[in-house]
Amino acid sequence: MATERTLSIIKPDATKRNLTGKINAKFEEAGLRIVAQKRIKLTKEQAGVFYAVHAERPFYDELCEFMASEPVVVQVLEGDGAIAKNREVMGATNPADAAAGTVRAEFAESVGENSVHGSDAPETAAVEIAYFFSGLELVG
Ligand code: DAT
Ligand code: MG
Repeated sequence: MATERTLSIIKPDATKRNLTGKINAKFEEAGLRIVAQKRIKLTKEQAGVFYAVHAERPFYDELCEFMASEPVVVQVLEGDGAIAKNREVMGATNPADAAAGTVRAEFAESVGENSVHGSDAPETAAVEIAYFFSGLELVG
């Protein structure tokens, strides 16, 4: 499988509960390498641009408020098939449906406050990485 990069976000519910290290350990144990990482606090507007694809969904406003409520850790994960592998480690969007051992099964509080984001395709990964990281921040 090809080496890929994906954009991951450790969300406010998880940073608030000091879970960054535990979540990163799951990524690393799965063979994903954290090649860029920073802790930032998004404005509601910045969260809104990031999640623009969901603008028409009923939960959009709540989602943007939540993403701006506490700092997040944005990161680039790299590895063989990193996009799918990260989605596997994350677990299903709703923690009630997430497989045992996944980040969301272990840590997520609800479908809305579900601890992590991960890109869902190569095209979205490229756009999402460029939203948070400059070329200079991405070591080859
Ligand atoms: P994922 O984060 O698994 O890619 P998604 O892209 O469908 O899921 O949705 C983006 C985020 O929006 C999700 O992580 C949490 C929020 N969300 C999705 N469905 C929701 C719902 N039914 N109620 C509240 N928030 C929801
Ligand atoms: Mg998604």
